[in-house]
Amino acid sequence: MNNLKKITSQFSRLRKEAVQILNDNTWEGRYSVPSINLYPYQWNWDSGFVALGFAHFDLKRAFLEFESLFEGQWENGMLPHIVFHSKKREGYFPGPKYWESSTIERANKKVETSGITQPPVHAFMLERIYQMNPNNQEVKDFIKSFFPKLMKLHKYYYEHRDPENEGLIYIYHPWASGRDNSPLWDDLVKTIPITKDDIPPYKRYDNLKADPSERPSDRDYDIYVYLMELGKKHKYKGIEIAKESPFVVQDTLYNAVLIKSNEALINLGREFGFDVTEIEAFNALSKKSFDEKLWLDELGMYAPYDLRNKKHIKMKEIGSFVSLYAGIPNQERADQLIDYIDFLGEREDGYRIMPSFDPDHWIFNPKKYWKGPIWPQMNWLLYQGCKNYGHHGTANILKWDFLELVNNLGFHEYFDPRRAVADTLEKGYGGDRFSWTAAVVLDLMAD
Ligand code: 2M8
Repeated sequence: MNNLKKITSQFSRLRKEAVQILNDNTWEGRYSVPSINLYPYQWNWDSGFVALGFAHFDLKRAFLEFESLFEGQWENGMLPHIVFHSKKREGYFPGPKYWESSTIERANKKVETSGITQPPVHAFMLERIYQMNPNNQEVKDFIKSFFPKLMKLHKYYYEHRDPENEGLIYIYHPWASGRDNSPLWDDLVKTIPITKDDIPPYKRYDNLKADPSERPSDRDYDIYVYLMELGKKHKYKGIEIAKESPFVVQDTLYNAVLIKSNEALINLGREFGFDVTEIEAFNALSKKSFDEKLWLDELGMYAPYDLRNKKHIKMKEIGSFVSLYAGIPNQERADQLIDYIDFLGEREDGYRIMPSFDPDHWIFNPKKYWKGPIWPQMNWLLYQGCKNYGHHGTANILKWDFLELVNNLGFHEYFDPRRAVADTLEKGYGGDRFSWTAAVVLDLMAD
């Protein structure tokens, strides 16, 4: 309770700082970068969170965030994971030159982009902005004009990323999952037999700008490059890549985000007079397949499916819990998932919820990127999910633990989940003055 009082007394300072960060991370007046130093371009799912953040104080800027991101959309609907609005920015690998999107016929011709995509959070963010402003004509007009772009993106998934026609789309690069070096992918990438001779030389910048012990390893990066080369070789044609790639995964987080966004699209479409029958059918199939194929009794949660080796990736990992926001599990399964979140929060060894990976697994690393730390946008997704199933107590812990971390350690990219350790630290991990951290703070404080 004292902590709660302490944080609420800091609300106006936190809000001011969050607004300042979003404004400072805005370039050319219309798009955001996740963190000026570490990620100097516009990122796909980061922008969805950023739009929500802006919606709390500058609606026009929120619309610009969506519009600038979708400037990078390809002809076939694919929305790249990075849009390189400015070629002048340097110091990020792989930058605009690497991807060669200008050589791809169906790629966007106005702006260079990457060739992979990321979790499609945009439709549910837009629905949320509408819920915050149900009578605002500007918001309604924007939804009407923007809806077709979102629909095109969602259809792309079912046309190009669902070879088994089961409603579960696959990714072919760990970066597409948004959880780059998650232990989920470790076994899979270990089996990829490459040496330095199999990939072109490249230079990392991320480990010069952030503490290398908090970033992915060089071996991880070699694999990222190998898989990007495969993408280039096949001109980023998903089906062709899937035939050759060792990494073809039906991911939990990705599919859950897609399902939640499908539903937002269906709701918005019905309200604004768009035909949503096709997406309704796709979504019903996705929801059913997710619940049937990805649930593992032995884990008590959902797990990604490795299409290449035809097996589940059996690890306790945060992606499974996004299913709650998407309303996928029945109440019994949802209770089981949330019991696990509670269990982590109540342990005597003192974890804050929710670490991004199983703290009882030997690979768990509380400092290293997607191998354990707490991530702001993940806490937001889980917070919404717990509320969805009536677990308001757990939702509140997710919210307040996270706000406390930012209050104590700054607007960082990710945070140490060990209570005792975090209490001795002066800052969070990874990038600083981070856009989605600011956005999530604004939205949670307003809720
Ligand atoms: C991280 O990923 C990028 C590659 O996309 C990187 O490490 O260079 C991830 O945390 C990803 O989820 C996020 O969208 C991106 C920008 O914040 O950074």
